Amino acid sequence: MPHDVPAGRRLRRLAVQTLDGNWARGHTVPSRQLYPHQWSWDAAFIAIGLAHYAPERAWHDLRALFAGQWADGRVPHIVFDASVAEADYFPGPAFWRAPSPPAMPGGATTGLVQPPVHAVAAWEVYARDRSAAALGHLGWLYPRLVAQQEYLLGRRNAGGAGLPAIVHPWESGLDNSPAWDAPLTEVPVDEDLLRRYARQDLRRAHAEHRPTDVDYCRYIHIAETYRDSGYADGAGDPAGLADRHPFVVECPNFVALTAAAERALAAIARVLDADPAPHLDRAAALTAALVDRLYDPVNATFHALDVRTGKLSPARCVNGLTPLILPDLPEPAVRAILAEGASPRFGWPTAGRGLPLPSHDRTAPDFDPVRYWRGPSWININWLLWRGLRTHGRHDLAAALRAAMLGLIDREGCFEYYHPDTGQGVGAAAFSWTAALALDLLAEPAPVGSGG
Ligand code: 2M8
Repeated sequence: MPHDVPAGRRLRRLAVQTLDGNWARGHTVPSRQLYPHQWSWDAAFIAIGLAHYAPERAWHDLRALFAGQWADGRVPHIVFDASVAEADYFPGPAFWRAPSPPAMPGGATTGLVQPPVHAVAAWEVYARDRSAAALGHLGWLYPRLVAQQEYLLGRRNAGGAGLPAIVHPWESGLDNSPAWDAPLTEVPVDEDLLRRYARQDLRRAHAEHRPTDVDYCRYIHIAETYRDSGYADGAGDPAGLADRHPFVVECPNFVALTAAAERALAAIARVLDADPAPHLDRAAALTAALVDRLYDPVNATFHALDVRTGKLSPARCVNGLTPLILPDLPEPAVRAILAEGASPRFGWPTAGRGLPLPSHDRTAPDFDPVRYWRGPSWININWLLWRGLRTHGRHDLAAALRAAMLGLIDREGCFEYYHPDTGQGVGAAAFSWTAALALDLLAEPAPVGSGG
């Protein structure tokens, strides 16, 4: 088992080798095989791992990402590496035609965002690196992290209740989750798009592991619509977004991470002699609105909300469980998540038995153990659940989940995701956030509470 010292050392070596191998000209790529640029929430998870052995690189990675921040505060979901050929990833810079970020003249990014895990990451890195230089990095990041939150809470407040909405499934990070199936039914499928644009992912990965062509046509259509609107969200009129744009959704995982970011910002503000109170107020308001809008007391779980129709998605996905990371989640919702996790739909591992939780309800007819985000187990999501279990005092379940994750990574290697029944590694090998979070799991558990 990996918590044996020799196995722990072996796993640590593998994780370090993986991260070092994915270091590319000033930032870490998620995987050399599939994702040759810098991704937003990947960078946050990667920094949390780098903090354990190369904190200066962790800060560097975060700062490289925030160099791509737009003037309106949005942190793009991909910052493109100019030395990578356009043909190596689709959709690349030529598709997005996004304005260059002010701090990166000539640089290219997408116009989408991803879950804001960066404040939690910055706080976690600082918890392990209290040097004067670290304080400088934290001071550099703080106003940028605040601007990121203001963008999400302002211009993305499409539902009017103060929750950030996502405008593309890619913004969720759980890209192909069944949580988006209901909102996607209204999005047109123009197969001509696949004649105009060549999918690059299918050249590097098995088609049965990736989204279908139908889903891909919808993704491109939504991205084109957003691009052609000039990436205009709701400047002055966030509510109008739902009338203009074909996909506007509130995701419980995205919202919970936005609230966790405010808590981490409060901790950072205290260190920097800034005022933590507005962050704590925003965190509390986000948690209250999350429960009010996305928690279904009948199904006793959180669901995604289609802002255009006002309907909750019927799918029971793992993004319904990650609000557990919030310390102020009301007790009935905590109990409901623990019960959902224990049900045959998911199944917490127990001491020495079981695997990390799948990304979708195992009992659903559309559960697919190998297609990405429609069943496989992901380490970043299970790492969030592990933190949530500790936050709510379920140290027994947390320890079993930690052992299940480390055992799996030790046996299979640092894969992008894992078959939820056999544990077989699937997707890209040598995947950065799996390696990074393995390092975090291997270390002594960090104090819970302040950062997330
Ligand atoms: C996956 O998403 C990208 C698009 O952003 C893709 O499929 O090409 C997702 O798993 C996402 O969560 C992740 O950040 C990204 C890079 O690891 O890959």
